[in-house]
Amino acid sequence: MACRTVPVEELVSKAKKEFEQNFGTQPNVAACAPGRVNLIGEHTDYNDGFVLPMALPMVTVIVGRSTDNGECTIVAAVPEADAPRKVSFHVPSKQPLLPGSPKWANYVKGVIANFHATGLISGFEAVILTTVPLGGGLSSSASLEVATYTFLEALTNNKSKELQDKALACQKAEHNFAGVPCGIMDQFISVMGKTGNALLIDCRSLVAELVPLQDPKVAILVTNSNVHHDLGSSEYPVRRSQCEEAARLLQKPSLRTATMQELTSLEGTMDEVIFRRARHVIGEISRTEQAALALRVGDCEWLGRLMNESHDSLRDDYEVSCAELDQLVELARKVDGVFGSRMTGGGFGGCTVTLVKESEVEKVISHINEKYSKEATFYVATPSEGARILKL
Ligand code: GAF
Repeated sequence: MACRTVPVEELVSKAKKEFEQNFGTQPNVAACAPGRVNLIGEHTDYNDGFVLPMALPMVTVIVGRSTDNGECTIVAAVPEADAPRKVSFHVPSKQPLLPGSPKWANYVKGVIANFHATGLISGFEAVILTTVPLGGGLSSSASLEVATYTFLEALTNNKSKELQDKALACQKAEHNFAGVPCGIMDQFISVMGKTGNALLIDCRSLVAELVPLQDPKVAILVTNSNVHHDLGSSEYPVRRSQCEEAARLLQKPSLRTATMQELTSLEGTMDEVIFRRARHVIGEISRTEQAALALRVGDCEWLGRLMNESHDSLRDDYEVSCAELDQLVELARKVDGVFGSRMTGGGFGGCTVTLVKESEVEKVISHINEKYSKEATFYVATPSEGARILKL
């Protein structure tokens, strides 16, 4: 069976109770931001390409209230088992904020440091809870960053004028405080997600188009491999620089403007690994544009084929898959009624995304449960709303 997603209201009540227990008073500000699943367009965002993610119903929630003591005190559900759940640090006007330990607090500190109205933060107390699986490749960190930013907007009564700037500030937090040179996809969809829609995001212009996902007979099944290989953090920057190298050899500002024909003309002269990395990115950008079209015309067979090609390219050319993700994809593809299946997110563990007839979801789940070498977790994903301030 697929997991039930705890509704936002339930998570907020839990957070309110925790707040009372920890701070002896009631919170008066609350915000949330979702995780995401990417349908297609993997490792294209930092190449100025297209991505096609949707926001999930799983969210990170923050409840809290202002103080005027210059201190930020946060209690959180944390991924690091031995990390403290409660941290305190000073507001940035006293002294610049710096990353440190525990690691989870760096996402929050980074956002505070990049908040557009930092000067208005006099201090706060807050509780953070999440239903986004931590480290599962569904953007738990982006949802924490964007929830923090949205919380600060509510706390200071100072909303961002441009939503793109909000996403960029959260991306900068991840670069500078978590040391991950990520693209813009995760923060963007967490800010801008729309109920009932995927978003075709042009990561060069930062303009997005809504792509409706409305066929009730088709489901998006997210399968968590429940493995997390540490390789992800070290290989990501390597892939990024390999793409930059490919663009340099092709004499392009980024791989977005390179064609397959131009790349092929360099086959044999270009380093073989760099060639394959570029082949993935150029192919994936085109697949993503086609996938948006396939969704618009309701052609699930076409979309499924593109998803399968995307996975194979990520496995063979980009080399960011792993045995568990490959196995999950192969198992899903064997079930009648599955249009396509692929890994989603950065790779080296995390989740797969499968496009399947709604009536066949349980069949996919039992087939995987029977054959998968580890234990998987399942979520039926409905395209949900981006970050928002919540009423208490
Ligand atoms: C991670 C990154 F954070 C994103 O920016 C993106 O590059 C993704 O991996 C791969 O598509 O989630």
